[in-house]
Amino acid sequence: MTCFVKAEPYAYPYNGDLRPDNTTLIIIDMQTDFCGVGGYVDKMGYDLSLTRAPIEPIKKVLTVFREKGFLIIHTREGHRPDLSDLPDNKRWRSQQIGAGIGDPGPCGRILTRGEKGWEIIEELAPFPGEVIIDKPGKGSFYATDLDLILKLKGIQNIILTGITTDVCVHTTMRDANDRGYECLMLSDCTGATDYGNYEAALKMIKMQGGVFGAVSDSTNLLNAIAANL
Ligand code: C5J
Repeated sequence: MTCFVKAEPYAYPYNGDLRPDNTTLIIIDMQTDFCGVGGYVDKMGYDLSLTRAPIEPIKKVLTVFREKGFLIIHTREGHRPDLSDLPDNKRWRSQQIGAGIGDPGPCGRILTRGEKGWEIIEELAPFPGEVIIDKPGKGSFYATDLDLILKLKGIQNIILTGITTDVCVHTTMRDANDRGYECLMLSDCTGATDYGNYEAALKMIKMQGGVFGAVSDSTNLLNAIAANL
């Protein structure tokens, strides 16, 4: 039996082979630092409503994906407490904008592993046994064991959610696409610090017949799953 999700620019996945044992839901960086009061994004002065918008739609998808037994993967961006994995230029740039990585803030040291701001928000907290990928960079593959885990679990399709659309989610999608994974971004399950960038990031995916994959939303995905799985 095939399962296609209504998406742009093509029905996803390209081959209709979407099953709990070949598909993962990846939830990127839903941490207080990116969407909570006093976190990194808040300290930089961005509008938190943009990065908080995907919380409820992700929750809906997560609930169904857990029920159906899909592989769930959470990621966290952050650095070791001794900052040995923090490039000097990344630290310098964050300081320029008033949110120095590793510096103390209202939620503990900014983007530092083990601190309150680095934790995944309560609404989307991982269940025991779900995969958590800790990454020092924007992409979820760089300096992590994500690809190994996906290969060992037989994953072909990656459904991308989380923040921010134009940075960590896009970097992960591009890299996943190069590695041969069939990718779907859910437009209501992602957000960026800049709305124009959010729109542009979604548009980029759809060019050239789906250069990085396809774009849909939580309603289309859940309808397809309810009808077929
Ligand atoms: C950023 C992210 N924007 N999760 N990280 O620094 O997109």
